[in-house]
Amino acid sequence: MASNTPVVALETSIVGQGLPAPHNLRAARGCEEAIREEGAVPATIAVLEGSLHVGLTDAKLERIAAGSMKVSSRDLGPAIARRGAGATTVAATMRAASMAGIRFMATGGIGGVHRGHPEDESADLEELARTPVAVFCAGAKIILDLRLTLERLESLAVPVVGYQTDEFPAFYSARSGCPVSARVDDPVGAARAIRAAWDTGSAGIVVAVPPPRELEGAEELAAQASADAAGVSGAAVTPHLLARMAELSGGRSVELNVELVINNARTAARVAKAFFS
Ligand code: PSU
Ligand code: MN
Repeated sequence: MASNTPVVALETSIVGQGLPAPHNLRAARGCEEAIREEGAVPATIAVLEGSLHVGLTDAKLERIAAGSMKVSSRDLGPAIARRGAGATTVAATMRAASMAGIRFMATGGIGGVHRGHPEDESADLEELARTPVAVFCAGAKIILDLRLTLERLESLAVPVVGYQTDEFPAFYSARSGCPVSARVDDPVGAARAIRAAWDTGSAGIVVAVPPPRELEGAEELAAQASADAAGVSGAAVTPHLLARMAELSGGRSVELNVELVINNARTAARVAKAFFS
């Protein structure tokens, strides 16, 4: 960072809770590799041994995969005090990245407002309102209420920038029917928009990158997964829905999830590179 080398942070809740083994480690290592290939440095974030780690060795990444608590922003303090293994969500990863001076991060999808349960809103949204990190994602999963999620982001004044798209992607699909607040078409354009947003007081920025291909029947699978999640609550909801999507799709959702998170990491690295050059 001292030499202006672009650094891209990566979350680990996708490793600890979001994806089943061995796809979780495949995704995490694939993201790190893609970032390096683009000439940037990956910084995978987690809580281990009583401290916040920004940049993990492969052995530490394996410990997160072997079993870890889900850690969102509010859990950081207690998780550090417990000295256990903690896998950070988008919100907690943004906060850790920002503390270390890192301004770019990648994930699969951001959390949001849950379908039929508008009171269940991910802490990712409030963190985006507060913390100056650009979050590269394939939008948010259609297990969420995308329209309400975008309404909240608008209220929180968080820019939602479409990367080569006018539509907010729905993770398993490039289309959601919901518009983004701005569009950029290449790394230089994205870097300019991000810099100007920060220069004028924005904090978190969502950069929405369409997935490299589509999951067939995603809408029906999501409706079924949501119906099956009745009775699940709190932090367990998102991991439960993701596992159900994987089951119902016979693993097809997992394969696309791995591909798209790597694609997001690569895009984040390209934009970070343009930003620092
Ligand atoms: N969406 C995904 N995969 C994931 C997550 C979301 O497609 O792994 C994880 C991210 O770490 C995100 C978190 O920050 O779930 C949101 O959880 P919650 O809704 O409990 O805030
Ligand atoms: Mn929740």
